[in-house]
Amino acid sequence: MGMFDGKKGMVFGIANDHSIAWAITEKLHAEGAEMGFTHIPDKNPERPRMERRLRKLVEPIGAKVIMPCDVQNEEDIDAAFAAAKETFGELDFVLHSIAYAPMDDLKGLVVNCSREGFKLAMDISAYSLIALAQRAQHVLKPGGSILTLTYLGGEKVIPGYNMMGICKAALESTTEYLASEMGPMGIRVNAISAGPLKTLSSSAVGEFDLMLKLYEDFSPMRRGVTPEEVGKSGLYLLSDLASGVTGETLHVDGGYHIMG
Ligand code: 0WD
Repeated sequence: MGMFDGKKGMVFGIANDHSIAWAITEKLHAEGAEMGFTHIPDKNPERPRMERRLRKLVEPIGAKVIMPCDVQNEEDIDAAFAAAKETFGELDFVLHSIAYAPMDDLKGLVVNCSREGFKLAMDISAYSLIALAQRAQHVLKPGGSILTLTYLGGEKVIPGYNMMGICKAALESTTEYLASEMGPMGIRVNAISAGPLKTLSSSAVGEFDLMLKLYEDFSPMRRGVTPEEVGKSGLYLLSDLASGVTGETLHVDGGYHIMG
């Protein structure tokens, strides 16, 4: 018997099999969860790369919903939650594993970033959690749970993480405000602050290899973390094992965040 037998959830943010959302999905599936998934809308419908990539991963695990959703688009989000409601009735969890910043703004100094780039990055990387929670509050059961992904660059200045650090600070604060407002509804909202993992998104962050080396040299565990470890912690926070935990940012980083 699995810990998630009979439980249902929506997962936003699988780009490919390196995505953190996929590592968490694998754990949820192994425990019996039924899930729906969204992907970024494909620009060219004749070559639906994002959809195809997602389908290849999630069809074999019995995905109940697979649809496009740009979190900047209110209608897309409404449609995703409408499909979730129609398919599942009620939900037990929502996973938000989404971030984006325009490359020029991300690579450059914060002091030089553009207003448009900043707005876009904040919209996709931080406001989107509110946008999902806004719909999720009507579909999640009491006892339900929302989880997002953040990085230490939201708490401390990490060279190379630049404007995404500001987005993560906003995301972590959003997690707390949502937790406080949704607690009375019986809904928990938490974040995982993951150590660096090689994914499509992180390849856009400058000095990624240097970051990884720092974890190997200085974290208490003297190594980076694995996607599987982040997956296990995601499973925990979304499960009933964490029924008393909300508004928390759980560091899954080999302890790196405690080092001075
Ligand atoms: O080291 C890392 N990889 C860490 C990542 C360490 C700590 C935290 N994180 C965070 C990221 O900041 C992000 O919030 O984890 C989350 C997931 O990131 P990931 O798994 O590293 O990256 P990826 O596999 O690229 O998934 C992020 C996805 C997008 O992928 P691409 O690469 O195609 O942009 O976010 C989604 C998309 O699937 N995404 C969107 N989804 C809907 N609407 C949008 C959008 N507008 N933009 C991006």
